[in-house]
Amino acid sequence: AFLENVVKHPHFISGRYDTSFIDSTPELFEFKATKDRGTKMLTYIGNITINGFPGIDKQEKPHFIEPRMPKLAPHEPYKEGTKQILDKLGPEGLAKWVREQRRVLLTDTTFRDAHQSLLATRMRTYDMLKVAEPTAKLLPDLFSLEMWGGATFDVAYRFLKEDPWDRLKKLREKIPNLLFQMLLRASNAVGYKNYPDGVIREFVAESAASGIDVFRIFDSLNWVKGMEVAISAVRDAGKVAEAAICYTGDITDPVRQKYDLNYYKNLAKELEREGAHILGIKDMAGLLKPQAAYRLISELKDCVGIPIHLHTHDTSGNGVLTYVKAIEAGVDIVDVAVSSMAGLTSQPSMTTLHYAVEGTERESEIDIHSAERLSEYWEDVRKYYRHFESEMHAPHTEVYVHEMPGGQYSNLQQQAKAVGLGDRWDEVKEMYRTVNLMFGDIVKVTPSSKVVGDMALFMVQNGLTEKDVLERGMKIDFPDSVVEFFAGYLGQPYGGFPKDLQKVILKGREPITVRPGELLEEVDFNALAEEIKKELGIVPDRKDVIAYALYPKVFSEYVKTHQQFGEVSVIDTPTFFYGMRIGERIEVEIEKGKTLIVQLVSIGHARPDGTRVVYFELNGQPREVVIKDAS
Ligand code: 3PY
Ligand code: ZN
Repeated sequence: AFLENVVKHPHFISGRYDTSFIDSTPELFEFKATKDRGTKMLTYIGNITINGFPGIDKQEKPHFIEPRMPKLAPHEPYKEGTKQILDKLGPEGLAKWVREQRRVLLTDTTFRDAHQSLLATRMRTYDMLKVAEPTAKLLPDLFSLEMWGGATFDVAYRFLKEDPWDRLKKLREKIPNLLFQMLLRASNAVGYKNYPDGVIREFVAESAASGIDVFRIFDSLNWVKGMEVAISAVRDAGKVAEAAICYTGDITDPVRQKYDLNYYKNLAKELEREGAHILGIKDMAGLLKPQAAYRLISELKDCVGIPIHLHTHDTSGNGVLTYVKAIEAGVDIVDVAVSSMAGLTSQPSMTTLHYAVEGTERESEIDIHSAERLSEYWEDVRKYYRHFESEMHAPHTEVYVHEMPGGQYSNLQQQAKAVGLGDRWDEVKEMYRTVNLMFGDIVKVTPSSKVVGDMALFMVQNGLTEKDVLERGMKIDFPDSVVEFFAGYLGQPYGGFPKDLQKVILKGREPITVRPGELLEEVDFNALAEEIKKELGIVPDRKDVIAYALYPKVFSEYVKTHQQFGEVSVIDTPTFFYGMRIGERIEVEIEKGKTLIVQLVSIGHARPDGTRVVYFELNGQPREVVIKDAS
């Protein structure tokens, strides 16, 4: 109907369709279909300048220094890397090659887990893309670059208003020599619940075709059955299935023996039988202490023939020592981040680890000078994101007690603040530990960690103790995530559910014990495509349909924002978060070879209807946009 109104509008009919049309008809301005790219972009910039970016206190754009950029020799070629090895030898050949390396291999997580853990996953494609070619040329001996998956997929659409598939495509173009790695939550894909098998298969196939080489697959309860579909889909795509065990508890603590060495050894053998090319050890909270790492890796090396890839978080400050012990025990690959994006809830620092094993026969093959230059770039870029920094500033050994994953700590803290429990954060952490034990001591990683977090918040908020829950639980409505967990929709925890608690939470509902994927109705992708066309007015490609199948609401919001503001991923990060200063000029390359020069000239007073006119020059021509001032 809107389009109809526009085409019938006298200005449109007379051909006078330019910005003055928009200015004189603000009622139509809300809508998107008619605006050109430049105007859409000015609307975005004007809006951020006036109203600020969600999550950032409104303020004038700070002055940032231009990030230092590592220098490359002109026409410096790409050195062949692990990507070429995979393409030539296939996944089994690659795994064999890994086993034959004397040196420890490194995965760089700067593009994924590092910013997921330090900056609430807010790193934009723009900043990755700028340093993509230098990364590929300066660190050609990396095993892989973790640059996708986990929370990055959702956050890209939800908060950054950019397409994660596009990130993958553009990075692939600039980084042809390194294996691209992603984190896949098995049947939960890159979401927070189990999806039908067809969605998992389709997601994996499309990701593989778009450039992902190594899939680190984990189940949030270490339930191997929940990983079967994902592992087989990755194998079918000819890519590397890195099936991961989530490490929890403490194998060196004689009091806590639910997850002992045998538990991990059995799981490792099971995953190898399932078809894993590489065994991942995913220490998502950073609980693997140095001595435990030595024992665990030594024993696992004896019981599986596939290479072992260790992932930890440096929350306790022990991360590098954990890796040194694991390397002594023969671990094949470890996850690190560029040093200015390392440490604390992120991965241990690449260069720190390099120096820690320097001179040993397992010394890593990185050029320390290059790694330092890359770190300078990220040190400067990180400043753009300071509003998303967590409040943890020093090693935090308490993680050994509450066992919260690196990515969850700041998230749950935010959630606690949002429900008015900001000053009772210590109680929430204590309750997190209590809830874990109430639930039978479970593996805590997305999404099972979210269930524990939701329950902990719920109990503190409502003043409930464990005893209250058991005695009065029949009358209490528990959070949805908790009910779904006890109903078996995240899979089956090791050792089963605590029966008494399950009864009060389910209130007579029968839990399932099979794979949720066997019960969920399959998705009809063609029908979904039709639905998107109808609801959103776009002709979706396969990638869009998959994203819609994973999160319909988030994807729809993204499309609507895109229709209103155009492609905002091309705007530099300070402008994206803070808008512009009066008089400032920026350049925006909207496509290769096509640059817009934008100057903010002035901002008009608020008008009675709450709007302001923002005056720009676009490539030297005056342009105005009308923005609603939300203040
Ligand atoms: C994720 O699932 O996003 C994680 O990083 C879990 O550790
Ligand atoms: Zn992690």
